[in-house]
Amino acid sequence: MEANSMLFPHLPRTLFQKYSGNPILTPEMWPYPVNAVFNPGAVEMNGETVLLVRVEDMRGFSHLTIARSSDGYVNWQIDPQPVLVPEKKHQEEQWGIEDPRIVWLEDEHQYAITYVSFSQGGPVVSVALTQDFKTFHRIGSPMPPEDKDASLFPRKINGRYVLIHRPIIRGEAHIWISFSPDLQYWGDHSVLLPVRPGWWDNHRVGLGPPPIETEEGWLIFYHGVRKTASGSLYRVGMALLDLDDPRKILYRSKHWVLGPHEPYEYIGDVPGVTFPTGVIVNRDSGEVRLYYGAADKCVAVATANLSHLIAHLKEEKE
Ligand code: BMA
Repeated sequence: MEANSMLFPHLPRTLFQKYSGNPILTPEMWPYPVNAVFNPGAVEMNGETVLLVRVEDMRGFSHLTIARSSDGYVNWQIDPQPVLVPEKKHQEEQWGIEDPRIVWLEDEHQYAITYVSFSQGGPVVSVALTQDFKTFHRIGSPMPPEDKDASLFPRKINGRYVLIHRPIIRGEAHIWISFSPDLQYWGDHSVLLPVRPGWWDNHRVGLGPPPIETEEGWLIFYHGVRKTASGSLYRVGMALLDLDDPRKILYRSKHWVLGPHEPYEYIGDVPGVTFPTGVIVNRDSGEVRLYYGAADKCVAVATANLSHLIAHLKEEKE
């Protein structure tokens, strides 16, 4: 038995498999000159995997461009033009738009994209609705700056929309949850998942992709940051939230379940970053495909099995 598995019997090395063809998207593949392509939102549409990729240009500003693939791993068709770019009339987008998360809103029959708008006013979450990823209807910012790493839940819970987000309050970066009757006015704010002093996620935490509904609760992935002498390490943890009251955390992973190790996760603009923002779940096979930005330079994918992830969370608690 390896030393690692003796110390941590519940840490299966195979929980997530990084795809051997990673990175799946790189700046070199782009049809126009760019510095970096990373932190994509993900949805399945017409049998294809659609990634809404954050693209950073050579001014250092970001926009969003679509890449499609029939299996979600290879043969990516990258749009020749961006699909969502900062608009002058939206002052909060002055320095770019970043890190989209996408949910299909069951009640609205529309996709909701939550992305980070960046400007002199600081980072703020913006929400846009779309049916076809061609036209987008911006509905504003649920929260004041400084706020990032947000996603709506795919459906109302007890009659209210629910948002997970990450404001910075008194310099502290915990994950928060808020509620709204109409997607416009938000309240009942509370800390959902705090940083853990001393742990791998002691410095900052932020939601990854949108919450995944399962019979046992809402499964979320989040990034946790630890500062080191040579920069910040961005790793990934999980939690399971109560289906009926997502303010209740049923389980939270002790160990990170994905973290930087491969060269493409260390060689880039920001070394040591794995930053998941998109997830696709195959409900028949249980396959979970987690799409993440690596080293703020390229896009990678890792797969796991949904029931193994939940079993792992439960085992770790005991
Ligand atoms: C976070 C976000 C992400 C980025 C990460 C690592 O604060 O800005 O866009 O990938 O830092 O640099």
